[in-house]
Amino acid sequence: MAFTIDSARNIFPNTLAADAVPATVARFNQLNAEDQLALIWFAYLEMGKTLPIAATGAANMIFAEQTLKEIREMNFQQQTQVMCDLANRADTPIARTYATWTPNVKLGFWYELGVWMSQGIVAPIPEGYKLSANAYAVLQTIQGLDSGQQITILRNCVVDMGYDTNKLGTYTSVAEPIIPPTATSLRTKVSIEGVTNPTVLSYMDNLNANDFEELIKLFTPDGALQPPFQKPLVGKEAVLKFFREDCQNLKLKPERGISEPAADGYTQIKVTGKVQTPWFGGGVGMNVSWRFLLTPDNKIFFVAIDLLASPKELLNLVRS
Ligand code: ECH
Ligand code: GLY
Ligand code: GLY
Ligand code: GLY
Repeated sequence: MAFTIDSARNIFPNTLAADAVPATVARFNQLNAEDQLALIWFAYLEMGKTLPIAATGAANMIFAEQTLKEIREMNFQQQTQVMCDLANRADTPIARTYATWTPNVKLGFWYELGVWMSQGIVAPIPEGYKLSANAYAVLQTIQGLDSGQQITILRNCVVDMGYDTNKLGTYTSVAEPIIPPTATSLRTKVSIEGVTNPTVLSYMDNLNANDFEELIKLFTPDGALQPPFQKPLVGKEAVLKFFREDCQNLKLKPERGISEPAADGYTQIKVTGKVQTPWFGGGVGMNVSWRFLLTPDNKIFFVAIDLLASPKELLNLVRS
């Protein structure tokens, strides 16, 4: 067969992803734990003025309830230690538990700690805390980015904390419960300028309806999905697990695209548009592209989702 997952990753190679995101996260990860926590605290206060987190997203905190309760009962020094352990990816019971949580549970946990920090229930960042010069430079970089890139950096910093999952052995991940798909009568249908391919349209509509069982049927058995700044998830089982655990209540708003024949009767389609996360609702529209590679019988062999470098990239639909 002509295509492998590796070669599929290179379709539409001139797609410009927001490389500032992984570059900034890497710089963040070089900072010491105190600087990391203080930097996020300052970024979060600043962003909170214009981009408040929606309560629907925050409801996820209940899956971290036991750990939150434990932390609430600690003294300030112990609480600070727990937060530093998470940032240091230390091997502690809480950092191990944290590692088993899906990204949304991790975000809900920190959301609650943030509320408690502002209420004086959890140890605050020391008054007058002065960031190191490096940490201050990272904060300034973040403040210069668009809101979609800012929230992606925050999310990825939070996802990286806790004990290393690769060292955990086998474990069961702790996720929010799966909600039923949207009723047929309430579903919406996208339309995409330049794209009529039914598989691509169904992909968008099923994801918007949280209908992961129908969505996964669009993939080949060995099909793959590459989330922004990650390696591809390969095979229906891994992709379905990701949809269930990480993709509820997203809002995909594709705008335009281009479809062209590829080798061996395959079709490659690039679509650009916006995505909203339930954490920020319509307050943040992330500029993304979807790069699909479809088999001759119109199944998804590969799809990559990229966070775009700038709004200008929404119009970058030039042929390979
Ligand atoms: C405080 C100080 C101490 C340290 C910490 C603190 C708390 C921080 C908090 C941060 C909260 C951050 C949040 C970020 C949420 C970001 C969400 C994003 C979602 C992006 C989703 C996308 C989806 C794309 C996809 C598409 C597909 O087609 C397939 C699936 C998928 C302050 C206490 C840490 C509270 C809430 C960026 C792009 C389109 C790939 C998923
Ligand atoms: N989006 C899944 C993860 O970052 O683990
Ligand atoms: N995230 C850019 C790419 O893998 O193509
Ligand atoms: N990564 C899915 C979400 O936060 O909305």
